[in-house]
Amino acid sequence: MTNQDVARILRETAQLLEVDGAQIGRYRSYEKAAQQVEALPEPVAQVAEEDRLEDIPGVGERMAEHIREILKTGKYKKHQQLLRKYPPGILEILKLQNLGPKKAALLWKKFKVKTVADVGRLAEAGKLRGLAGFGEKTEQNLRKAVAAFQQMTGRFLQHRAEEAANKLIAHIHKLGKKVERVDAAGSLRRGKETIGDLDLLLISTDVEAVAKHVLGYPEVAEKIAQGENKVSVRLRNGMQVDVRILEKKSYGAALMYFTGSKPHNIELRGLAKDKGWKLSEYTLETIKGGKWVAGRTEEEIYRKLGLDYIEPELRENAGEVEAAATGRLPKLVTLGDIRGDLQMHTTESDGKNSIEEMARAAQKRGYEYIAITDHSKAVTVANGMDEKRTLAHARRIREASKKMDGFRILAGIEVDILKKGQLDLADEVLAQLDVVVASVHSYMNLEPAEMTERLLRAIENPHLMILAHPTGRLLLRREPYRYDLEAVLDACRKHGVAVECNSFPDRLDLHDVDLRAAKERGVKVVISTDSHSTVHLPFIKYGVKTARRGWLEKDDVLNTLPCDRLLKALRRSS
Ligand code: DGT
Ligand code: CA
Ligand code: CA
Ligand code: ZN
Repeated sequence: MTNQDVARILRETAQLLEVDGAQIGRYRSYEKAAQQVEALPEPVAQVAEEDRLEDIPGVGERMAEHIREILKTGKYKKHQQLLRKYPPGILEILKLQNLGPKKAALLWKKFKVKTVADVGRLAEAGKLRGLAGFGEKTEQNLRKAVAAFQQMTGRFLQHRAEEAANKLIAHIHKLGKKVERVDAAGSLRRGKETIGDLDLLLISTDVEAVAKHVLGYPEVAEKIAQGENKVSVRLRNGMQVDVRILEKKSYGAALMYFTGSKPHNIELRGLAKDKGWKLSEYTLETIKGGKWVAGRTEEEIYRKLGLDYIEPELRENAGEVEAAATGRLPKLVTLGDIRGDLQMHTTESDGKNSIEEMARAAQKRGYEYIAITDHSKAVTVANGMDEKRTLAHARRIREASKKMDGFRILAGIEVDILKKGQLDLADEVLAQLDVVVASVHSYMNLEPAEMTERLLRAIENPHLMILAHPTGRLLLRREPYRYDLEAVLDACRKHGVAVECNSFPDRLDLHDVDLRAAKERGVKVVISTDSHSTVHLPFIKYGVKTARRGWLEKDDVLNTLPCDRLLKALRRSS
């Protein structure tokens, strides 16, 4: 049982108890425990083993008992009881945005809804307005939530998919010399924000042994299919994996084919056909006579097709094939280009580590600088700072910075953009900081025109340097704010404000196509992690992948600059 598994059961229990009409204190205690377990930097199983469960904040004697039960049996009795009491679709219904447990309970009582689709049909038919707490607007939002859910179900965040892929790849490598190489292809290789299923490719001549070994992987929950050179399984976390076993001479063709995307492949097949060739998942060969042209590596296939090598992140049929044919592919930014991280939190607001700990972890990564950007006072749940605390914190940051060797800690803030577009701290305080990151954390459902006005007004504040997680979306959970992004990007360009590519795996905000739009408008980008702990710093790689999907080059990204040049490039009010 991973921390994630335990947290999921606790969280579901909290929600089900709320549906069940339990006392607020009761379900909250499960929710709190779920959050704590999720955020634990070590395996909860180990904490239990060492009898330290009750050291976790919010975990008392009884909750510790429940956690032990989950760890031991993989189940929790109360959770199972509640699941039996409500329809099987209840957990999915509870995941719908804007539908809390109270409203879900009402739908169950009134209409006996069993699935998300049932909720969708009722909303569609206008049957929900008029219920306590349901207006026309709720109904409309619910319709959208159902559509979003149906599109998203069965998809996984990139870091979860990557983790699952890496573990399985490590398992496959236990076969030693029988397997020459293993790669994750598909959407994961392209760095897509969410992943439907895993596509693993490997070179081996012993198909049988590999298939057997894969089926023996402890995380496999069931076999879905087995073919001549393929085995498909479902893992215990629900993820499907297609493993394909290939010969060396076809590996490049297969890697290309199964990396996709499908529209990219179709484009390439068209090019091949024009040359009298056929491109398949096994080879590039002549149409007449089936004579072998290429297949061993992707590079040689692209070359034969008259194209420069196209990085996986670009393979979305968004102009990359034409650019590759004419030598105009971008030279994409790389992880190694990143010199510092410009959004992170410490224990001063809602982070888990101190200034020094964040700085040392960042220096270890090879960075030259970071900005510490704790929350401002409007975000009370995150213990946001008022003016006085902000300045005191900035002093501590600068002192800590002096003690570092060859590394600079910049004094920053993640200042809230208030409802009307004002920033949450006084200008004279913002003026004293090195890095001012600003973002929206409240009133997220304003009418688009009002939200646009709000952001435009914020951008006019001469102290704002970086607009953070600009669309506010949370992958698989929350839709982006609705507003006129193009107008906001134009304003950023006009005022020299940079936009963030937030690397946190459930944000990736701005997102690839929006980053490309920013670049086309001449708006600079900062790739940051929004770390709330040192363990989040490596998330930068997902931001870099997203930026690469947005065609960004080193010059488009400000935190590829050395510190002094970065500070000059960030908009200064004086
Ligand atoms: P996902 O799994 O939904 O996140 O997205 P992908 O891109 O990994 O899609 P998947 O797993 O269905 O297929 C992997 C790749 O295999 C896909 O990107 C392109 C290739 N592929 C799959 N089906 C077809 C097809 O019918 N035609 C062509 N040309 N390529 C295909
Ligand atoms: Ca896939
Ligand atoms: Ca697949
Ligand atoms: Zn934030």
